[in-house]
Amino acid sequence: MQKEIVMFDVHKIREDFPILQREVNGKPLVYFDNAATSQTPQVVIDAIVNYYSTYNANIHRGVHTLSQEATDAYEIARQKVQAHFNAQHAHEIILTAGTTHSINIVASGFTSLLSSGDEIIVSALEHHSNIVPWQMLCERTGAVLKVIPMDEEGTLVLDTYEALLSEKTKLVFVNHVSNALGTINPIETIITQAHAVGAAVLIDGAQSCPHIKPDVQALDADFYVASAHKLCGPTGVGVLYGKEEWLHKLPPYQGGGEMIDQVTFEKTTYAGLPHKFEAGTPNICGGIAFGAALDYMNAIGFESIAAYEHELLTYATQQLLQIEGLKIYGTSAHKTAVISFNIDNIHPYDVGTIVDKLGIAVRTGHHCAQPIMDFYKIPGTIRASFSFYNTKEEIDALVTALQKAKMMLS
Ligand code: 7TS
Repeated sequence: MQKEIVMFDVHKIREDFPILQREVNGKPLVYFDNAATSQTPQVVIDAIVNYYSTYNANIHRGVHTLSQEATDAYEIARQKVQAHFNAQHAHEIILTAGTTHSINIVASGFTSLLSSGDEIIVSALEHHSNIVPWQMLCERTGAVLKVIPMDEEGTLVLDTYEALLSEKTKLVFVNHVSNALGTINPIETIITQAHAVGAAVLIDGAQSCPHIKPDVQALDADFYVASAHKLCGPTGVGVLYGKEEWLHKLPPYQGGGEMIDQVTFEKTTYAGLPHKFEAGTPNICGGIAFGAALDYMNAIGFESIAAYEHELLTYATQQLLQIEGLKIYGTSAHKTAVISFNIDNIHPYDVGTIVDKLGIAVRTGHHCAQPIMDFYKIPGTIRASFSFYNTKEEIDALVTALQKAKMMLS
C-alpha cells in the first residue's frame, strides 16, 4: 500500500511562531536548542491570554461560573492528554509540574514498596532527572541501583540488561530518547523483559514526546512521563501517566487541599485518582495550554513531523561532517534530530559563545547527562537539536558559523 504523502510547508508553519521572526545580535534567530525547550505557537499563547483575560479562577471548588469554566477547560485538557498518550482512563493522567516532578512522585512512592537488597535498574543514557531521585530512593530503602551500559555508538547493551534482570528487580527506568545523543531506545523490548521478571517500568518521555506519539497501552508502560514545554506547551506543567493499579499502590506524594476525601485531626482519607496526586492549586493555565499545544501538534501530525525532522537530521549530519575535525557523539541508526559534537579540542562553550554572536542558539555542556560525557571522556559537547519549524537554510547558517568559530579558535 502506498503511504500518503503529506505536504509539509515549513515556511507556513514558521508563521505560527512569533519568536522566529526576531533577531539576535543583529542576525535572524536560528533556534537549535529545541531539546532544552521548544518554542510556542500563537494558538498556545492565545490560550494563555484567553484564560487570564476571561475565565481565570480556581478549579474543582467553586460553584460560580468562572470556576466551572476553568474546571471544565482543565478537565478537557486532561482528556486531550489521555487521548494523546492513549491511556485507558482519564484518571490515569496526573498533571504535574513536568518530567522531573513526575519522576519524583514515583520515586518517592516506591519508598514504601522497596526493601533492602531489592534492585532497580537505570540506563547509562539518562538525564540527571532520571538518576538522582532513584539514588535518593536507594538511600532511603537500601535498594541497589544497577546500570544498563552503553556502547560507543550511544546505544544500550541489551545483553547486559538481560543479565541484570532477576527476581530481585523491582523497577526499571529508562528514557525513550536520550537528550544528549538523540538515541531512540528499544523500550518495547526493555518493557517486555522487565515484565517477564515482574518488574515495573517507568519511561522518561521528555525527549520522545516532541517527535513520537506514544501509545502507553500498546507499550504496556507502567509509568510514562513528559513535560509540556518540550512539545510547544508552557513550562511548569507535565504529565505522569500511571497504570491505575500502580497509582492505587503508590501513596500520595504531597498532602494538602484537593487530595483528600475526609480530614479530621484523628485521621485523613485520600481522594480518588487523579486528585490523590494533585495537592494544592495546580498550574491551571499551563494545563489548558498543554491541551492547546497537543491539538496544534496533532493537527500537523506526528508522522509528518518525524519524517521532516529525519530529513533535517540527515542533511545536518552530512553538512556538519564536512567540517574537518568535527566528531559526532551518538551515531545510532535510531535517532531523533539531535546532533552532539565537538570540533578538534576546542571547548564547546567557546564555540557556543561565537555562534550565539551570529544569532544561533545551541546548547553546550554536559546536558545534565554527566555519565554520558564521562563515558566519552569529554567535558561536554555542542548540541544542535532540531524541530519541525527549522529549515535546511538554518543548518547552512550553522555550518558557516561553525567554520568561522573554528578559524577564530584554532
Ligand atoms: N528527562 C530528559 C530525557 C530530559 O531531556 C529532561 C530535560 C528532563 C528529563 C527534565 O525535564 P524537565 O522539564 O522536568 O526539566 N532536558 C533538558 C535538556 O536536554 N536541556 O535542557 C533540559
